[in-house]
Amino acid sequence: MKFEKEDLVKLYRNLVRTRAFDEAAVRWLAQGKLLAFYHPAQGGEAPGVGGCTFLRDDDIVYPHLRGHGLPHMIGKGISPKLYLAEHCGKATGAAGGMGGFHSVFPEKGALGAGGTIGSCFPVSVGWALAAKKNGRGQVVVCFFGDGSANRGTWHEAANMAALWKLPVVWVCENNGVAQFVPIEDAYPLEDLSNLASAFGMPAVVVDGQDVMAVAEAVTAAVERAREGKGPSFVECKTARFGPHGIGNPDKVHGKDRDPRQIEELKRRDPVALFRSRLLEQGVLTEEDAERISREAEAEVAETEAFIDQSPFPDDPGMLDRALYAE
Ligand SMILES: Cc1ncc(C[n+]2csc(CCOP(=O)(O)OP(=O)(O)O)c2C)c(N)n1
Repeated sequence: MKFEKEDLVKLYRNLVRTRAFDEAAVRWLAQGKLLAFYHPAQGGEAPGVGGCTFLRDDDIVYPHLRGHGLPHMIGKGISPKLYLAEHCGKATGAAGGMGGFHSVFPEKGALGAGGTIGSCFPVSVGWALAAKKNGRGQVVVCFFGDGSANRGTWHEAANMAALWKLPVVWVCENNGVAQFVPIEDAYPLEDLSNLASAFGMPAVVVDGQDVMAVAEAVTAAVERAREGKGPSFVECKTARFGPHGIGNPDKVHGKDRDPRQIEELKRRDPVALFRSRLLEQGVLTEEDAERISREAEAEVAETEAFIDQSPFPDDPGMLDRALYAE
């Protein structure tokens, strides 16, 4: 796929919107507006945004937990209003306030997600098998972290996907740490993309801070899957600027992460990097970039007002109806 100017602007806009909504989610959690907990995406937005922005509406996405899927949902064109109202437990949310952050938008290929990391693999294989059988050319894109890749479920799912040439793309968001465990303590090789070779799947390693590199790699893998050539693996080397979850200490092995290392990571901020690139290439002017930021902030403010004005669910029969079919 050749990316036109409007594609690049869309990619940038989705990146900026993701950052703005992620910052808002952190604020809303502190205010008690967002329910339960939050695992910010800041620093790691590019794999989800780059991997989802150019998918078809009916392609299926299994989001990674960073930003509770915000990068993926925004990339997929799902309304942050419905997504975040759901996350705030409001009746106007996509699942009437019952789904929390695992909300479902079948018309946009978001069929849900699980809180158990590594459950994404067998579930995605099931979706990909259904996609292959229905013959509509849908592709499943499954996003997961380096920690998730260490679940045994990977091996069973990867084998079946490769054996049956299922239309699935595995996108690893490798930020080098799984909660408190650094990757060096969990995997013996440098690149997790090696996990693909045992199953004969093609794999690439890309700069996960470069949203364009991610978009190109995932698009190529999706096209291959759509042509019936089976699964592939895209490893994105990315970053996590903050702690694993809000309220968690930002530690590795009981020691604070080195602030110098975090500063180093922030020097490769995916939003700033893409902004500079688009300015340099003349795709955007400073005014365009400022306007996109202002529009994202306005969308956040409008979403917040929508959530504030929305009621909590007040329908005692709702749970039964959601759980059981007639
Ligand atoms: C099976 C299972 N074990 C542990 C957890 C708790 N947990 C949630 S996220 C996480 C770390 C995941 O690391 P990674 O996959 O690398 O993603 P990252 O958070 O780094 O983006 C852990 C241990 C869980 N949800 N499921």
